[in-house]
Amino acid sequence: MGVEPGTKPRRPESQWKTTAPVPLTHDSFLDLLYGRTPLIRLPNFVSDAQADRLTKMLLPTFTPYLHATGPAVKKVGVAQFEFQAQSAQDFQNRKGDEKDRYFDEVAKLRTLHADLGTKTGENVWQKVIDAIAELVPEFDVSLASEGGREYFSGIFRNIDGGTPIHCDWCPYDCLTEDWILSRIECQAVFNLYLTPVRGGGTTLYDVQWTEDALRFRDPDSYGYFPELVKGRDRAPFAPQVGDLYLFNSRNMHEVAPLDADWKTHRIALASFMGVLPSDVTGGRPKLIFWS
Ligand SMILES: O=C(O)CCC(=O)C(=O)O
Ligand SMILES: [Fe+2]
Repeated sequence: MGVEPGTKPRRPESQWKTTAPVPLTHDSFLDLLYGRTPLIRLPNFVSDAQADRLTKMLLPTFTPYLHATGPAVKKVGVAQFEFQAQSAQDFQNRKGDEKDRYFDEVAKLRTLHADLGTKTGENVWQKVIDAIAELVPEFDVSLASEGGREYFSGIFRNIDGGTPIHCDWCPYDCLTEDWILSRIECQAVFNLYLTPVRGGGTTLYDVQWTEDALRFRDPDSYGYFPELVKGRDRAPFAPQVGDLYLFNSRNMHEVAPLDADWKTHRIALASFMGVLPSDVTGGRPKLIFWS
């Protein structure tokens, strides 16, 4: 691990056809999953009023991530990431109870989205899942699950201090245990942005995770050193309230911190998704969701 001075990452040529966000269609969604387009944007996916109702209801209930090596992140819900090995030290110190502890947390959250839907008039998590599921009749669509245990999807995250450059790619990130997530053949994420921000933009880089990227891994966190993305195409975006964005999370990406004098929290509802191929499902390919 570490950066060799003067070396440039060697990667296959870019597959991106554009760096601009495109609308959500069957073809653009497959392009996103398989790396041919960086960003899908659905403006005003929920109203400002709905975003505001949700935010007000959730704000008092945010708690810190149980484990996070970068800048602090708070949440309502649970992230499988909290149970992942993040730093080099984490990779050396696995306890063996991570999956059981994760599924114990999931069990506490079974009715979160239905309850929020009842209280605010709309289950916005379900609305996103439905919008995606109806586009891809060729996939079975469900929550990720294994051995009869379902994963949690739809975490509300408060990321005010930004993130390091990183990617979310379970075939590597989850390989310390036998999570079903490590069997996906592509991974994307949706974020539904709920609060007005200044600063806090997201930038996606035209660099996907390969083993070679590990040469640029920051051993102290889940991040990668900036040399990895130097000179590469980038697709930056500045989310507005109610916007839904999807991107391929195998691509390196980072979130900028909020401007220092900005007082409102940066809150978004997020979930990963990925495709389990037929040789894993034994049937049709399956689009699975988890956070
Ligand atoms: O909050 C964002 O804009 C993106 C956060 C992120 O790293 C992700 O969704 O994978
Ligand atoms: Fe990410």
